[in-house]
Amino acid sequence: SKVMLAPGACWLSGFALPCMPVLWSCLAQHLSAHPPRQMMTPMGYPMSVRTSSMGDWGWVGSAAGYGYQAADPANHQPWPAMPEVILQLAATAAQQAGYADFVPDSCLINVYAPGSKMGLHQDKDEQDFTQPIVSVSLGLPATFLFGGARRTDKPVKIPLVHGDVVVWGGASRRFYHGVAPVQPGQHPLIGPQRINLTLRKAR
Ligand code: MD3
Ligand code: FE
Repeated sequence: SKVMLAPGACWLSGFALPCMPVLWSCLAQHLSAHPPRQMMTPMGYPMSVRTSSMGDWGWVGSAAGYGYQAADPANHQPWPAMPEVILQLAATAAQQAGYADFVPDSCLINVYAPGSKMGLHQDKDEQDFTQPIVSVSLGLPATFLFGGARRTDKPVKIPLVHGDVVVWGGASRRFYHGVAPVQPGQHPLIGPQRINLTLRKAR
């Protein structure tokens, strides 16, 4: 089903379920070759989420700041290309939300062990805010915190589950958002973790 959460924010529940077996096989293979790592905040603290990337641009956080880089700092190699299943999923989800011809150049993979969370923030590292972001949830459920244009806007709690896709465009593209600590559990396919993909046009 398709639910509008805010102007430009479109929740497609279960949209990724049909491609999940293929998607998970690609992701599991990627994560074993490119293990997710804890990036650092500019304040010098490790983030609780572990991240890896695919595509032309990978998101990297360090004491020097946040941003997109063409090479993996762990091995100085380009990030692997996004598989067709991910490009297809991003394009069809974006189309459902009214964005024709969405071609992401970055796939950030956030891995949440139980207890991991993400504080309220805005996504500001991309060049063109008229491009939407497509997010895909896998594994354990999570409470997504969806705020507004101001940090002080009270966040709405959205229960995201395995297979959910949300397209963030329009005004919502600049809204504050975060993820509450993931509760312990076991997912039959993904195991004891939550994984979120964010598909973006970074450049
Ligand atoms: C709303 N990731 O990687 S995905 C991030 O579940 C990030 O890992 C979260 O926030 C996660 O930056 C949330 C949903 C999401 C992604 C980007 C957004 C929601 C957004 C950008 C603008 C507004
Ligand atoms: Fe974000």
